[in-house]
Amino acid sequence: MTRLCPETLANLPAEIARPIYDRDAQDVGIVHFGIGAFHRAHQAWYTDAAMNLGDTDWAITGVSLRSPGVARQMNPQGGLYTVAEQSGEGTALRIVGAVRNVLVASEEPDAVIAAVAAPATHIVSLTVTEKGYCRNEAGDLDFERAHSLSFYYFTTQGLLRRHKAGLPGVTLLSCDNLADNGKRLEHLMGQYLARHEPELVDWFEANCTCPSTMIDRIVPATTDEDRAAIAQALGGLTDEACVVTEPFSQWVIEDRFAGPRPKWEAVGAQLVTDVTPYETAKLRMLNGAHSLLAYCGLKAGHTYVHEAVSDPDLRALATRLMRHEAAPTITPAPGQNLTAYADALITRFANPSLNHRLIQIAMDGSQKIPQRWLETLAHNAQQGQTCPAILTAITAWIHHLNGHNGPVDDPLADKLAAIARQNPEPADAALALFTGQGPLAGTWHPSPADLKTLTAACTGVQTAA
Ligand code: CS2
Repeated sequence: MTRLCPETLANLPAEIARPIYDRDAQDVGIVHFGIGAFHRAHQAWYTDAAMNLGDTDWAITGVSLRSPGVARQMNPQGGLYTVAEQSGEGTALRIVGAVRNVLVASEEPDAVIAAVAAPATHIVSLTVTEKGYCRNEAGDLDFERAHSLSFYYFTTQGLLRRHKAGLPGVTLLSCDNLADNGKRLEHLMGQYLARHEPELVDWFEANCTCPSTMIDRIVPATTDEDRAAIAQALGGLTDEACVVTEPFSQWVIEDRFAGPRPKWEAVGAQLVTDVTPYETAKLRMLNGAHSLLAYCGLKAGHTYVHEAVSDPDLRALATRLMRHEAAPTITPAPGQNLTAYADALITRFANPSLNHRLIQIAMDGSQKIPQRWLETLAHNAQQGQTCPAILTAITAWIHHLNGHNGPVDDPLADKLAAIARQNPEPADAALALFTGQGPLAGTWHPSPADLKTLTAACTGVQTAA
């Protein structure tokens, strides 16, 4: 089978959009850690659009920390890949050319450090998932996990070289679903530097910035069926790196860069002074409802998000979480309408053309639940309110921890499974998880009314208002 690559680009059907800039003439301006499907459908897609408008020198070097999988998919294709936007109305294809190459840090560590240290690099961005930040239960850096194969190490070594060479600092851009992602990154990076390269701390603070971002696009894992359908649409060219996504995308970025940046605002990104209202709404409403649909949907026997949200009980529960539990905890930005946002999210979840697996969202619950559910619970508790939808979702998560949906994929899986096993009553399990020495203690303390709701939700009493 012939692969999509620079040499075969001309063979594509004429109607498929492709880069209109000279790819060979671009400098690499961005080094990105965690070049999975999300980055390819989101930040690289925006960057490619900016380059299509004539903004130059923002090619991306992608880095995978361990797995050579993406490098093997992308490097033989010269970094080219297809973004397929799918909805009930059809599929739109675009070939993205922003990625220059992919490095595997475990195989070529020096090349990764050199990429961060290169004079043309201005941005080091990250989609390493929530667990990739290697936080301990107090939110500080877990030094054992942040070892020599973490983005902390490679970024630090690159920054050290920049400092010694008298080069400017960089912008470290977290594009992960964490509350205050920029501030958190700054805090954790500061802790890493203080321990490993203390002489760099002042330089880092004076020369680098960590803006916060809100990133949004639903990107299910690509399947073999997706690859086969895309190969057919590409006139028979195989694309091992293609990604499938929804037509919607949003990127809100705190405009606090250490140096130059792509003109992302020219292609739809919002550059703002405060990301908080957008980020909070997205995490508590979209991601909060996503996790609810994942655990409650799996418990009800569904496989995909669009199936779960078509189930009237689950749709009511997700709507309740968004409109009545999360939205009242958020101070909207001017013009931000949270009711309309909730309605639009239900429509996006119902996209019949996206096979978004609930089990994909159910992964890493311990890393996701604090910013998706616990902050909403804590805010409501201050007002004397309980959150029946989230409490129902918590019972479904505990059910998941008991292994009812297959092996639990979570960095704390063993600890969580032991707690669930030792506490067959959901109210007891909730106390063990969220209070005292529990792995998720600190943000929310279940009240007696919450514990009653948990027990009721578990015995099947309808709690969705
Ligand atoms: C999902 C997110 O897998 C998950 O946990 O909730 O990846 C979600 O699809 C994105 O944040 C949407 O922007």
